[in-house]
Amino acid sequence: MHYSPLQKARYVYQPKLPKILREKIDTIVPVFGEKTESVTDQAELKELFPGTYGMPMVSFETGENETIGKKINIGVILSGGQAPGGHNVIAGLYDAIKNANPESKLIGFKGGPSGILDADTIEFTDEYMNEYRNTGGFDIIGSGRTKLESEEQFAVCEKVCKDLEIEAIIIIGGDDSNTNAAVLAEYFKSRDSGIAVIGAPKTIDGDLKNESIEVSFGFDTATKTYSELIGNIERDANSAKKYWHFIKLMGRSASHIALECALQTQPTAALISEEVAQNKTTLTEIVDDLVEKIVYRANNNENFGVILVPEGLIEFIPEMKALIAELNDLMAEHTEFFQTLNTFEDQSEWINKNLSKDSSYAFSSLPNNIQRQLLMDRDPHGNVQVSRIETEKLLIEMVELKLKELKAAGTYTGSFSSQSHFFGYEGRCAFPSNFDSDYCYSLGYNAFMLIASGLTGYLSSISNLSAPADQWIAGGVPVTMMMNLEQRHGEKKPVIKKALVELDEKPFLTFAANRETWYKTTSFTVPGAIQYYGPDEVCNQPTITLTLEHE
Ligand code: FBP
Repeated sequence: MHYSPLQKARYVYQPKLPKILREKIDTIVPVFGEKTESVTDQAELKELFPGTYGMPMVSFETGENETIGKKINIGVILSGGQAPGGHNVIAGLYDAIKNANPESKLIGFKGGPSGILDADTIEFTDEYMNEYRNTGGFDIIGSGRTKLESEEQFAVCEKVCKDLEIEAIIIIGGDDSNTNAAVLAEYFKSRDSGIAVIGAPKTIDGDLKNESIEVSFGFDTATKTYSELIGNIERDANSAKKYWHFIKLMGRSASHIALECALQTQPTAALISEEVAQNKTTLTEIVDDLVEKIVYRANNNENFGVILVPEGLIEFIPEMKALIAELNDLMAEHTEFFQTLNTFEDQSEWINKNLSKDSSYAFSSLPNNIQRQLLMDRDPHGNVQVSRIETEKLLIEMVELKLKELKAAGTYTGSFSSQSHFFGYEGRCAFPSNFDSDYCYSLGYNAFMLIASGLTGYLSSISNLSAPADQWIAGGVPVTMMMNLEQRHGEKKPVIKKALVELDEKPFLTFAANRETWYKTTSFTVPGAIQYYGPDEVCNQPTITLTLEHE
């Protein structure tokens, strides 16, 4: 294997831990706070999680810990989309386990949650672990999107853990995976099986956050990577002055990534799905607004710009949201029949016949390629795979049509040439920034501390993240505290509440206060590549979102 100079340098980087976790491991003890309640639906959730509901918040302080050195086997799973820093969660976990007792073992389940069902495992050694420290990706054990949710699957998990003498599982995942982790924790607890389940908050999308989880890991590196690329494109646009770049950015649902990248790069325009939903903005209105900006700039002889489009946008546009919901239901109810329709023409004819009048109109008004993308397979959670819908191209097509009309009417004299981009996979496996390297290592180390404290059904939590790492606070949050009941596939289900962009909070307000200037006067900012070495202000700054949230 060939290692790049940066990879070699990163191997020896020692991630920072919160002050308390740097103490000798047998001098750290848990401190329990107040009992907790779920966000809403307290009575129902209490009934659904009799063993794990209402547990207290946990933090750590110094004291004598006599039990931490007990020999233990722990399993770890990477679940869902890749996010920079996953390897360091495992590294932190591994180091804590071995610090407490070198005889204890860390076992990785390969390929995501299916690894536990198939008992497909690998035991970590120093040599193996060292190959992956401070690197991006999830290739250390692989990831997957299999859902662990049925009693049959839980029974298999229990058996596999018993066979391997595993007493705790760490699930590194997003809101859905951690919801399932909480259900699994409750299952084990109800059976007294002696297996703990602890989660670590992962997703580049940044939508697994709340009062106790300030950010999910990977968001920092991914947004910095996309912002580097956007900044480079902005400089290209400003040099050539001939293209409008439409850039779609990942983020299945929430627009945190688009918002953070907008704050970092000051583009000509950025759409924020949550605002579109609140204002019930239609697709035509979105296009009209973009066209207005393009015409304004054309009048100043500036036939170029950069527009950021969040990946999830389509599902937040009211008529599209209704259409997608109807499509999801139709395709779920008639899965088998739908699979017998072999051509797109047959599929769309059947769909059109079965949709409501409004949705059928919305579907028919879309270009063919977008219709096809809306009919593609759902993910295992029953969701449309928005990363495969080319919203940026849809917007370009509609903007072009509108500009043609204006040109014919003599109200637009500019020129419009476009380029489309989609940044998603480019950022998910980057070398983690110093922030994510430190944060993830701390999350993993801390996850072991929660296990060693005899806890289950908790999410590893490191907070006070806008301060330097030694002031970070290590602790645990009961997963049930973050839950509410939501309608999923026609049923009320307990789920971790997804954090969308809040329109009355500082990150959005800062963007909203500046966006008019950004389109009227080219204000591009070029952040450059993530720096791993150098002065603090260059290589150790958290995201603008996190900083503003802490002001
Ligand atoms: P997670 O929520 O699992 O972290 O995944 C997030 C994400 O990167 C989204 O931004 C994107 O829509 C999706 O994964 C893409 O999924 P896939 O990797 O299966 O194409």
